[in-house]
Amino acid sequence: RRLILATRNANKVIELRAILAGAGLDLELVGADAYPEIPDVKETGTSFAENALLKAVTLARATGLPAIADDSGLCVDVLGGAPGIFSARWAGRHGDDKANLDLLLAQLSDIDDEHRAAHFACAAALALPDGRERVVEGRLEGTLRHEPAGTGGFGYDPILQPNGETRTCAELTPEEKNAISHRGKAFRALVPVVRELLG
Ligand code: ITT
Ligand code: NA
Repeated sequence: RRLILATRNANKVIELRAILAGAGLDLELVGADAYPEIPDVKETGTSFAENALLKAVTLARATGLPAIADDSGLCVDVLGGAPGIFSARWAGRHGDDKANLDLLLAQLSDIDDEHRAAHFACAAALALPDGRERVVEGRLEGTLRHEPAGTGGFGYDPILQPNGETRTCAELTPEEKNAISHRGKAFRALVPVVRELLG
C-alpha cells in the first residue's frame, strides 16, 4: 500500500524517509513529485497545523491515497515568533534558504546572546481519502548564532544551536539531527496514528 509524502521539499523527503524507516510501517512512501499534475498547495492557513492539514488533505483527495505532510519553520522569541509559517519565504522568494538566513541574521544583528532564543516547529499531518485527518506537532528549542556554521541539513540549520548542544543543527549528523529535531518528534508521534488509521 502507498502513502503519499505531500511535500516538494527534497530535504524534507530525505529526513522523512530516514525518520520513518525505523517505524516498521508496511507502506511504500511515494513523493509528491510522482504526481506532477497536482498543482502546488496554497498555504493559506494561519498555523503550522492548518498548513500541514491543507497539504495532506489536498494530496489525499487528488490521489485517492492516504497522505502525510509537514509544515515547519523557525520561530524567534524576540521577533514574536517570526518567521514562523513564513520561514520558507522570509526574504521574498519561496525556498531561497540562503537569502532567508542572511536576512534573519541581519535583523538580529543587534540582539545579544541572552535574547536569541528560538525554536523549530513542525506539524505532521495525516489525511485519508475518506476525509479522516489528524495532526501532531514537535519542537526543537535552541538559540541563534551570530554566524552560520556547518554544512548539513537545510534552511536555518546553520544558525540554530539546540539547547544542551555546542554545535548547530548543520554540524550534527543526519541521525543526530533526526533524533532530537522538531520533524523527528512530530513524525515519530504520527507513526502510531498512521498505524491506528491505516491498520
Ligand atoms: P513543502 O510545503 O512542499 O513541504 P516547503 O519548503 O515550502 O515545502 P514549508 O512551507 O513547511 O515547506 O517551509 C519550511 C521552511 O522552514 C524551510 O524552507 C526552512 O526555511 C524552514 N525549516 C523547516 N524545517 C527546517 C529544518 O529542519 N532545518 C532548518 N530549517 C527548517
Ligand atoms: Na509553510
